Amino acid sequence: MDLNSLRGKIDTIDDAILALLIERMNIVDEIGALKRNQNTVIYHPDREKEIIDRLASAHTGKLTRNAIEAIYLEIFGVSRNLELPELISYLGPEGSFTHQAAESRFGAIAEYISLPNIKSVFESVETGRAKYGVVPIENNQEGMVKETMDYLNSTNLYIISEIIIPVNFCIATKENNLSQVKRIYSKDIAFNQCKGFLTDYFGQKEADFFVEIDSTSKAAKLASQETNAAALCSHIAAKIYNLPILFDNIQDNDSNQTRFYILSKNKNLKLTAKDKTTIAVKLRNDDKPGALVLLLKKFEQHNINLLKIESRPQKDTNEFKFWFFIDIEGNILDESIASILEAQEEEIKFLGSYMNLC
Ligand code: PRE
Repeated sequence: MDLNSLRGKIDTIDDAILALLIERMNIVDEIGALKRNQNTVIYHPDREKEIIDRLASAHTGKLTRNAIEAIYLEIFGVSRNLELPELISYLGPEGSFTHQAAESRFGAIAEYISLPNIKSVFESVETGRAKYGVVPIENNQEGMVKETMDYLNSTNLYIISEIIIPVNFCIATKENNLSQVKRIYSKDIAFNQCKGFLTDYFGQKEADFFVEIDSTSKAAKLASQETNAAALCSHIAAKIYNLPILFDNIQDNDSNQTRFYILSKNKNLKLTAKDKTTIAVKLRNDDKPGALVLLLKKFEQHNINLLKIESRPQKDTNEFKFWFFIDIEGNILDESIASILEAQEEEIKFLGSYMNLC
């Protein structure tokens, strides 16, 4: 079959896809009206995952699970925007990995605000300026993001979902050929994480070939404005500044992943097949031996698996006291977890129950 007839077939299929999508959106509109009437939450990550899981296991063919997921996340983004336009704040700048994480969950259609620090993301959700906030919580090579743990403890927001994305770097440039590249812009951390590739390809270059600036998104912006320049940056930064990617996944360590939280004023509780609950705990009797053991024993007695425990300083005292940031398996809707959280022996702050993606 020739190109024109094949394209004709695609046009017919596209008409059918779009007609079905419009039909789907009419139903979404009805769901939106119901939710607005009952004043319930719009975003249901568990339902979205259920749809993707069902489709990915029911259909084989040229579409991989990742492809099905990418298409449907955009559809869900459009759906949620139809039900109630959402504003999502994230730790910027535009093109940061947090932006990439936010877009991977909320789709390109949602409205975003880029904020300069973690504190302002928390504030934007607390004041209702943004419906959801996206912040980093952990990098599997560098550990926990202390600021995020501290603001979770000191504010009244909840974690409603986590997002995990691989930290992938690319070389993006307007130039067609590497030999035309006379300088590469990036951030110090990115240069460090791609040392192997940079040495292999640019080992002989002068030191000023690598230009350090304060963000990989700025690097992409500069490379889009200048000739003979390239950026070592994230995919999303290359996409925002329309920069073609010349080399992809050039980081030394392929297992580098970052975990993010989606924050909300509502708890958004729902049982899923694999849940996680995060709590902040201050021990009341921490001057007596075994206070922490007593708490941990409670988890053991209720057969609750402990996933993480980190200690953070209590900042409201001049003593050297601390509180614990704890992840456990299960949901606050489980009776055993609820009973531990209600007990008064410790001061326990519930930070969220959500689907465990780890
Ligand atoms: C829908 C949209 C948003 C939710 O996050 C989950 C699913 C969808 O498009 O399928 C519909 C919907 O609002 C719902 O099922 O609750």
